[in-house]
Amino acid sequence: MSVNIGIIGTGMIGEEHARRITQQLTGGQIVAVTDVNLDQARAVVDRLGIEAQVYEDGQALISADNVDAVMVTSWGPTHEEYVLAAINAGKPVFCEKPLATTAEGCRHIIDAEIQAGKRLVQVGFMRRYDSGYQMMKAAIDGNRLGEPLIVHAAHRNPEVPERYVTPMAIHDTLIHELDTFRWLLNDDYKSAQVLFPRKTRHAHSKVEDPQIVLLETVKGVRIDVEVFVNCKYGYDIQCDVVGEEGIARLPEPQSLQLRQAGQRSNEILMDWKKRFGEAFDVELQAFIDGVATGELKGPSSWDGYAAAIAGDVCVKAQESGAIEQIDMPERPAFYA
Ligand code: NAI
Ligand code: ISE
Repeated sequence: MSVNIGIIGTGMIGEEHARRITQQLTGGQIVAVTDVNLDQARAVVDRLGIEAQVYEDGQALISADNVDAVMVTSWGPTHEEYVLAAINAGKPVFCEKPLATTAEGCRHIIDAEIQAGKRLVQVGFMRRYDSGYQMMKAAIDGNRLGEPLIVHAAHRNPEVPERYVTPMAIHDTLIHELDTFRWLLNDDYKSAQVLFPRKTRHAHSKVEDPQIVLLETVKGVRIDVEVFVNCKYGYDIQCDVVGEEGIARLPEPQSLQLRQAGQRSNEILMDWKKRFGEAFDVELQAFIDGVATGELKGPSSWDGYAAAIAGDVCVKAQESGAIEQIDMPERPAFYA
């Protein structure tokens, strides 16, 4: 039996996810869509050639009888409301990052999910499904590096739009690393500091760019992340984990090596869609399969909450320039 999915937010990633489910993945179909821009929702239905009903708003879509599961791919500030509504309707929900724009918003979702008595939320931290990160995790969990000691990482985007402001380097961009390192290292954060090097001339006035985020984990691992969202040359994600016995480096995406005109070169990807294309496939297939079997796995509301707590402290550290402490509440048994 196919899982009937409703999508709220048919912008860039909403359309990508709808296309994947329709054309590549198995076991799911898009039966309902909505967007505050209804014309856009209709256009996506036309482009994909699907027979999905266009709903006036997200609440109507969530309560539709033929919608088994919900995908929230609208703007971050709208996530909390829709995820809560899906939980209250007893429907599984995939929510793009961030789960909510504040830790408090994530906490509301956790409370509702615990009250529902069943895991209903999968958060869109797709890096956990990337084959390169999975190889790193297997090396760490298999003790091939010994104890992890240091992580060096970089998150570079070619450019960002005018609406992108300094805190978004944390909530919108670093949030991926904040989840990834907890998962990779089986650890949590203890403190954060943010440093601002000289600003690139390519950044517009409302964003400090680049930034260096320094994190310390509970086990004492030190992490440095360069967030550089106007690097111009490409979409570039780097990660080295330094352990007692060796170093694991995130593989580069596969690309043709060209020897031509006296040069040896490799293409660098320009956006996240291609860089994490396969990870998105695996992530969404896992959601569909989880709904079908009644057992959602992968990044949970707790993971969304933990990343948001660390994110809120990083934003505080951006403002204070100081080393700020990160206090993680105890994980409820529900999320063990
Ligand atoms: P977008 O702006 O292209 O699309 C968002 C859509 O949501 C727009 O069409 C907008 O009209 C619609 N929308 C806004 N408020 C709504 C509401 N209340 N109800 C229904 N629709 C509403 O943005 P994009 O890039 O697709 O991002 C959407 C979400 O996906 C964000 O949370 C973003 O952080 C996340 N994202 C995740 C990525 C990843 O790598 N996992 C990559 C890009 C985005
Ligand atoms: C975007 O929303 C994403 O999630 C991308 O993965 C990230 O690289 C980018 O910085 C964000 O703006």
